[in-house]
Amino acid sequence: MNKIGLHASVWVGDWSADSARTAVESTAKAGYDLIEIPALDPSSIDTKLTRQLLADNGLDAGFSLGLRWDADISSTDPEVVKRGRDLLAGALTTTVEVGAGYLGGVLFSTLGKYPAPLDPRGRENVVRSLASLAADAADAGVTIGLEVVNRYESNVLNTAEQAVALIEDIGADNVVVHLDTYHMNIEEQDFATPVERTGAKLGYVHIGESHRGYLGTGTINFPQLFSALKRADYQGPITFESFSSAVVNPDLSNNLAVWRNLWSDSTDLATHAHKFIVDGLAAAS
Ligand code: FUD
Repeated sequence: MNKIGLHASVWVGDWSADSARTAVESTAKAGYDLIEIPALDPSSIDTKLTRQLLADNGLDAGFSLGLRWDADISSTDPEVVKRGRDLLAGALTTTVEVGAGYLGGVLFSTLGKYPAPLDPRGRENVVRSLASLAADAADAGVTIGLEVVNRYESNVLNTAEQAVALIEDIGADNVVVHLDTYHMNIEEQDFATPVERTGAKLGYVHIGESHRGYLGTGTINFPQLFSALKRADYQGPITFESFSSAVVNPDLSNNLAVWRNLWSDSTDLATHAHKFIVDGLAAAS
């Protein structure tokens, strides 16, 4: 059975004690199994409190982040690479302390628009850094997910095929491909082929609409995706992700170009998305 997850940005833009409580309680109340918590600044997360809130509400958690221009493992500058590795190590520590089993996102580069293609030496730094992160994560029982994003948010992984190739080069069993329908809509030929090509390496799925608002009101072919997941017997998490200027995350919103108000009622959005995913999976042939 797939766990159905929700990205915390549907509720809150930070992880203060009040925000953490609101996000975890609201996610559980809306019927979800898992909350994805952004960890762009891992030091801002009170791991003890978060662990307690998750236990009190019977929720699983995963963490996600993108790197920064000054802390980027795809750089050719050793200092910048080192800061990127330190940021990833901090995010892994947070993941472990909270007792979560998943750390994913744009772990391989800055979350932003690059001015040039990836330098081959930068790719070597990505492979080396992620192999080391994966080894530490394996010791702690954590899965590392590489999220394939569109060309305006990274120059390292824009297609599922590139992610499979990178994972082969990393050579660790606990590294999986993380697909996201919003990004697939921009870069892939359809919503089935990437799932087929990724095969058993698919470990996490983000469900997002083409404008990142209400599911079913954009151009994503969800029936095609759900059928492909069913054919692949995909059993991993399926997490709804949506962004609106109604909730501002200082580390994330500007990088993702969240300029518009696509919704303002988080509860209605979350409840609608949960039903949309459950119904879509049930109807998949
Ligand atoms: C970015 C994206 C997100 C991001 C995550 C960070 O476009 O799709 O999944 O990596 O939100 O928490």
